[in-house]
Amino acid sequence: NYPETWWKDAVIYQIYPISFFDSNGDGIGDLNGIASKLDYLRDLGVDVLWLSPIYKSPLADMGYDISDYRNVDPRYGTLEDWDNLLAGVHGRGMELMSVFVPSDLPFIRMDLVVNHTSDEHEWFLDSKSSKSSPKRDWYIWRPPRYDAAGNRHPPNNWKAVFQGSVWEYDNATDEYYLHLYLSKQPDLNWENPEVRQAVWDLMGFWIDRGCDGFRMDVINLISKVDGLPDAPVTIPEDEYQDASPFFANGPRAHEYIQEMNRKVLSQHDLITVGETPFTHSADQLSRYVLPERKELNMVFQFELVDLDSPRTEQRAPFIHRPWKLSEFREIATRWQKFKRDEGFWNAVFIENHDQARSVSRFGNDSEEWRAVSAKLLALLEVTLGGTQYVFQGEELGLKNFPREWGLDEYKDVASLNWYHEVLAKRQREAGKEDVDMTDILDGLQKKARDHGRLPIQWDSSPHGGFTTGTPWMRVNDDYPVWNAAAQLDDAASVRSFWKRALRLRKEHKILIYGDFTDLAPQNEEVFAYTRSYREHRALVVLNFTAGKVTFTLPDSLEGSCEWSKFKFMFANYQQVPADDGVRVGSGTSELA
Ligand code: TEU
Ligand code: CA
Repeated sequence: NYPETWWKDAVIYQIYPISFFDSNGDGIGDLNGIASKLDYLRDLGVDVLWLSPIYKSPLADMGYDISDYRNVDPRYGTLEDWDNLLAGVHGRGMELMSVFVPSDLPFIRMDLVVNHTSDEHEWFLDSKSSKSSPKRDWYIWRPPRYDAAGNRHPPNNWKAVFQGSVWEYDNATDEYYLHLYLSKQPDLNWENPEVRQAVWDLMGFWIDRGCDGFRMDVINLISKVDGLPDAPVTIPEDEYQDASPFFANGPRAHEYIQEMNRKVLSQHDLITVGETPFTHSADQLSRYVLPERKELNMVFQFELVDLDSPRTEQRAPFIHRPWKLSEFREIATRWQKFKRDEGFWNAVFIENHDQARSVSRFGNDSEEWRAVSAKLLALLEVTLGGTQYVFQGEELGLKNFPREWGLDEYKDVASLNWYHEVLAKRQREAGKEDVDMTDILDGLQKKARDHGRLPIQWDSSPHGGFTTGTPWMRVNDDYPVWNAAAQLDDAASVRSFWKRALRLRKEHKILIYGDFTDLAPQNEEVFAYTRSYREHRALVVLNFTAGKVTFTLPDSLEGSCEWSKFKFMFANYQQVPADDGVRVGSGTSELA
């Protein structure tokens, strides 16, 4: 009763423009660079491009701080370059239309970042100019609090996502403004209908230009709890406290998104995904997705990729917790089965620009296992139900940069602010400068957002062929051997595997739409499941260990129904050669 649709079948490729390809030698990836790689993407099997922000921005948070929604940052190009890219993208869709997609398949999706703007956006400059500015109420301003001794304090104790208070004091008007992220990212006041109208208008600007959909940044944070009360004190020695329950999925969030749907989304054939951090509750997330709600197509939920985060400590995103396969499986399985009869739809991803590389976190990036491990994760993804996302470089099995690289190779404010906050706290507690930060550096090496943001390694020329100049961020050390050109020439490469895997998914709807059954919930070595759809069944067996394992097929699977032509697919570290560990066949013997 919930039909197959083009946006469910689509393979969506996320581009982080600054690190994709630099066309003019200034060390910064750009729109023309993307346009020059469209054949590479189409060959991989990509249908839709999602561009991380390319709007005008001071790049304090790498473009997630926008100062003009209706323009391209000059470092990335011009609006005309965007139009050319769009033409190139749509053009290739037409050519390959009969192979993959219906003729109306949209291709470019923009990142809509409207919980906050840059503090350099004219709306904010206007809002800040005086208390009587007509745009004062477009942002969230509050007077200071004073203690008994007359000292000035922020209006509440909320801690910002990137550390410190969510409040920034403005001398001129003697008020604070709220920013959940950096002080350079003031939050818009969505309670003001003019703000909402301005957002609908800027969406229309890009839709009119040909944009085919939106990824909506932190869309579950747009409504804050009434009165902005203090958060409970969970870490007494800290000045500011985790307040995510006060700003995530707030009282009017769904009302606003339904209004967006009514006024904008429902007027066009768009593909939409909401980014919904700080929320693991499936019921809560389903409200954004269930078709009867008329909100969004799907959300990015982070329960699976948060698996290796500490369970107890709040807001320690860059600490690594060892995990068990049974935990991974439990989360994946639960989401695969969740409210399918009501039309809930998953977004399948394990990487994006906020995550470290999956082969380094969920696989094994040692020389011996890196390639098979990356293929195992690819096979996992293409055999999970939902819309498939691939993050740039994931198709090459790119890995985290090494522990030897110093702190100065980290460019992300989230990494640096986290490091410096912990450093200051430890120095305060120890009463000396020299404190041990080994664990924090280990955590960053495993989990920092920086790892997914390194330039793409295109070939073995200097800087991996990403730029002829000096790259904005260092290229990973392995580029001379590990790069796209080498992998394109090698049928056994991770890139070649991804191409075949994505085609497999395209050809077999069972992998997108099939019902999911976990075959061995307690197994810590093998993740085995079946998918079933109409008269077809598929079996997937993934060996997550670095050893040989034996998996016995449950008797119940035999003879009960007709199998798809790929009855068995399995990735086994010990039996790689011929077809990279993926077997397509029909005999149980292959599993023994
Ligand atoms: O991210 C939302 C977010 O809060 C997390 O994914 C965040 O990156 C993580 O908790 C840090 O540890 C979105 C964007 O994807 C991210 O790049 C932006 O920095 C953020 O919003 C602010 O716009
Ligand atoms: Ca450039």
